[in-house]
Amino acid sequence: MISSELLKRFAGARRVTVLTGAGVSAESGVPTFRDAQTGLWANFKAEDLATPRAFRRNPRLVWEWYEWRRKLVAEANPNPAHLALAEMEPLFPNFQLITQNVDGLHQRAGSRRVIELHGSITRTRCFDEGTVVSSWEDTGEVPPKCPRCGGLLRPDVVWFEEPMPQAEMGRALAASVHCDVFLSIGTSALVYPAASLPVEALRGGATVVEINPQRTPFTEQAKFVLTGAAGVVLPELVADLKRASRA
Ligand code: BV8
Repeated sequence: MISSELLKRFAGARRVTVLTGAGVSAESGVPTFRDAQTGLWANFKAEDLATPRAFRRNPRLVWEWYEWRRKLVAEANPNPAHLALAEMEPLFPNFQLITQNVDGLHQRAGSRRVIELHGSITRTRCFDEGTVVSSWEDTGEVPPKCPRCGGLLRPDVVWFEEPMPQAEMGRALAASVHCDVFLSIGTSALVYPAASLPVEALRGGATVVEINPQRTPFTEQAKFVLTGAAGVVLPELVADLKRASRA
C-alpha cells in the first residue's frame, strides 16, 4: 500500500526524476549484475568482462558475451515495471527517466524521455573510431571489423573504468538536483557516478524514494522505502497516482 504521505508528495510535484538499475529488467528475465552468471558464463564475473582491458585481452570472449546478452534482450519483453514507468511519464509536467540499463526495454515499453547513462547493447561502435556502426560485412571474424577503418567492433556501452558520456551525465545530474520527487528503482547503488544521483537529489531537497526487494547502501538515506519487486510496486503506485489525479 502506498502511504498517503508519499502520495501527497507526488500530488505537489511538478518535476519527477527516476533512476533505474538492472532490477527493473529482472522480471523480464534479464539477469542483474548481482545475479551469478549462468551457463557458459558461470565462471566469469560481469565486472571482469565489461572493461576495455578485458576486450583488449580477449575481444572474442567479450564480443560473444554481449552477443549472448543481446539475444537474451531481443527475446525479453518489457515487464509491468517498464510499462508502469511509461504510464507515469505523462502524469507530470517535467518527468525524466535515467537508466543504468543497456537493454533498451524502457523505450520498448513506451518511455520517451530516457537518458541511457551506460549506453546500449542494441548499438555497436568501432573500438578505434568511437563512432556507431549500423551494418558491417559478416566475414565470420569475431569480433567483426569496422567497415570504415578495419578496427574491431564493440558494444556501444560504457565499460567499467571508461569515462561517462558527458552530455547524458550532465542532463542526469541536472534532473537529479532539480526535482521534487526522485525514485531510485532496482539498483544496488554500488556503481558510480550513477549511485551519486539519489544523493544529489537529496541535496537538492527532493523527496527520495527507493524501490527494491533488498536493502542497499542508500536505503537508510531514502525518505520512503517501498520494499518489493518493481513489477509489483510500480503498477500499484501508478494506479494510486491516477486515482488521486481524478479525485
Ligand atoms: C567512471 C554497462 C571515471 C556495461 C555498466 C577505477 C578507475 C575509474 C573508475 C573506477 C575505478 N574504480 C571504481 C571506479 C568507478 C566505477 C565503479 O563504480 N565501479 C564499481 C564496480 C565500484 N565506475 C566506472 O568505472 C564508471 N566510469 O567512473 O569514469 C573515469 C574518468 C576518466 C577516465 C576513466 C574513468 C563507469 C561505470 C559504468 C559501468 N557499466 N554497464 C554493461 O552493461 O555491460 S554498469 C552495470 O553494472 C549496469 O549498467 C549497472 O549500472 C551496474 C549494475 O548495477 P545495478 O543496475 O544496480 O544492478 P545490480 O545487479 O547491481 O543490482 C540489481 C538491484 O536490483 C539489486 O539491488 C536487487 O536487489 C534489485 N532487484 C532485483 N530484482 C528486483 C530488484 N529491484 C526491483 N525489482 C526487482 N524485481
